[in-house]
Amino acid sequence: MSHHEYRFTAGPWNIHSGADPFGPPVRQEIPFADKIKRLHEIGYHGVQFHDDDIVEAEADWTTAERTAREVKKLLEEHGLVAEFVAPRLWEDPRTIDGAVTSNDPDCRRYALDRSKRCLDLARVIGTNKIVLWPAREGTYLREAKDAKLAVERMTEYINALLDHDPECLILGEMKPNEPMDQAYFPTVGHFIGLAYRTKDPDRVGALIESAHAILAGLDPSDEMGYALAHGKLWGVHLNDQNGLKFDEDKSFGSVDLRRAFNQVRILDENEYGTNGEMVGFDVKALRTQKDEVCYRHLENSRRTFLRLLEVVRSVDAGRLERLRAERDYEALDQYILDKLMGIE
Ligand code: 3MF
Ligand code: MG
Repeated sequence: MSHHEYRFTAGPWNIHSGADPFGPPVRQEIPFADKIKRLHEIGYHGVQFHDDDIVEAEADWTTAERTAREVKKLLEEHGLVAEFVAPRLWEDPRTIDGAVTSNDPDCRRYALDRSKRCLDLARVIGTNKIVLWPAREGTYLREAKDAKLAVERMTEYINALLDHDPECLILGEMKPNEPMDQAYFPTVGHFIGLAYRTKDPDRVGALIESAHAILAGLDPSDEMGYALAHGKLWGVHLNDQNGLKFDEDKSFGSVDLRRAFNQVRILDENEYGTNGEMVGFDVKALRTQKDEVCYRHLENSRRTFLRLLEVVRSVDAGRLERLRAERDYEALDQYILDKLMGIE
């Protein structure tokens, strides 16, 4: 097994002032430059972006390009890189009924133009990866849109992006619900199926978020295994989730340590990271957290990952194989629990 180093990333939205749908901000807004500096100090290597985390969506291209260069310079000053840029296609009024699957052609055109611009921005900031979280590509009620047409529209949209930048990689980040009642591409399997229908399947892959898999009733490490088998796991959003409710973005491992252990295990066994992939966290600070300790969730998630990595690498592979061969899964179960309790 490889013993390569991991590189960690987070988005600026992971350092936030704590507003939720029921209450206002509870912490100071932190300037972007301070976030970058601090991420570096706590052991992070890269930053994930939405297009409008870099420059406002309505800025003209000259301004956008200049601003993206400045942000890149700021990253470089702290030894950081951009992991990906994601078009934020869920806040503009034109994406109210979906960006790619909207029934309105003008709205679909807006989404495509904005996504092409996002690819251009990604290049300026130094990455060829864009992440698509199809937030509103679904319905609140079945009759509102055509489910078959939605797949065709998504395929055309991705083809247009592949054409726009022949070097880009497109990573789908699937989630089964929220904000929609039902998403058209609820799991990584749905998106990878679609990837093979595009004009260049080798450039269409996935980013798997732990909480999104859990919300679909699936195990994140099995979802990762599926994408890895296709050679398409190009990003992760590690976090945790306590049951089927709103997307909680809890610190990695904070709900189910064994589930986190298995994500680290499958990533490490498959040498995730050796092709430049990074370990992204999509975690939110608890609203109760005070200003001075508002990076704790990011420090904790990284620490838990690295600690679990030690546990994973200390598993006796021979013993595991033997227990598998003997089909003594009760003994295997206890072996893993003892490992997690630090007994073995
Ligand atoms: C929503 C998410 C998103 C994506 C982000 C990058 C706002 O559940 O996980 O966070 O991660 O848009 O694609
Ligand atoms: Mg995410």
